[in-house]
Amino acid sequence: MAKTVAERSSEDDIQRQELTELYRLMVLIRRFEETVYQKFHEAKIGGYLHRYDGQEALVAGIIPQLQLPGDYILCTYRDHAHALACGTSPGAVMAELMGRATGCAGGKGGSMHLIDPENGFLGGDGIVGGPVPVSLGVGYAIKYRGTKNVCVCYFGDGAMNQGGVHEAFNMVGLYKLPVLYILENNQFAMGTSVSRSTAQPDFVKKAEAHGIRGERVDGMDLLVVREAASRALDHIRTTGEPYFLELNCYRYVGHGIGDDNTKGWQTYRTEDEVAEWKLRDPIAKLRDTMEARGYLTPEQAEKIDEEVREEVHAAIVFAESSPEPALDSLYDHVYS
Ligand SMILES: Cc1ncc(C[n+]2csc(CCOP(=O)(O)OP(=O)(O)O)c2C)c(N)n1
Repeated sequence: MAKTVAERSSEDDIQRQELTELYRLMVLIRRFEETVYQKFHEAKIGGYLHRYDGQEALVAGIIPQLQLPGDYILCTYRDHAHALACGTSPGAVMAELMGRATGCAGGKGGSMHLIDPENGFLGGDGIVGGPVPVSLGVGYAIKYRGTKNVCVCYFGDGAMNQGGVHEAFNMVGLYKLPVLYILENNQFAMGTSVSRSTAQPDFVKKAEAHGIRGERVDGMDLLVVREAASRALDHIRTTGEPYFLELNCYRYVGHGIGDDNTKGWQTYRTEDEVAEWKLRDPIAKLRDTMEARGYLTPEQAEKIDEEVREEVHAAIVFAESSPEPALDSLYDHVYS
């Protein structure tokens, strides 16, 4: 039966609200990453950090669809966006980067080890490929408990050449565990492109070789990512079987804070290549789509940007005014 005008307009409202939230999340991630770069260079953040600029659709298109708490998320050291998408407050993420007691890991994890179990976020991992064997355990636990939950495990293209990753894939495929693998194919592992490191660049074939159904998807388009993730999550929740999505995207900035392409000494890619990928920017693309559908005006987009800047500023104020961890808490959480 054809939908009534009222039904169509209420569906439109839901779409508008949902997409506005996802747009806001992507803008928050972008502004957050730009700000931490600046704060690192002001020596307010120590250690190291990896930014997610250009890859925002990979978290905004997937994590908001999860049932949190209940489902679980694992990811790599490039983890600020994942924490923000899980609902960890920007203040708790910023405080963690600044090593403050109010940080989501008590100020002792830093950029690569954000964690927020109450929101299902089991953390970032400094070991390339490290989250994948962990997903085997999480997937096994979900199956053992008999719930319909899912573990979403993010990792990079460089990790696809790690032995432990394939051992874990094999067992997840064999035991049919409810894990959604998200390959963040940003084209590089540090300065090494996929074409220079990988004999078989069709990563979906590699997942299928382990009995895991897979698809390659455009990671620069939020709507495409969202649809693919919805399909994959439905499949996992109904069959209990794993699924693999290769999301093609591009890392706009250097690998980490020490690989600064603004200085012009990156030798592994050209400025033209970066500029070409930026023409497909996921935030601009979503904004254009929303404007074309009448969901967003340029003034509303500007307002969202202002609100997000204020939110990030408030996160800095919160972090900078928070205490450092107490000395006598040094050995807390070493053993559990
Ligand atoms: C087991 C291990 N080997 C090497 C490193 C050093 N390392 C850190 S990041 C990185 C590149 C990983 O690239 P990729 O998996 O594509 O993820 P991306 O950084 O592009 O998100 C390497 C080699 C490490 N952290 N762990």
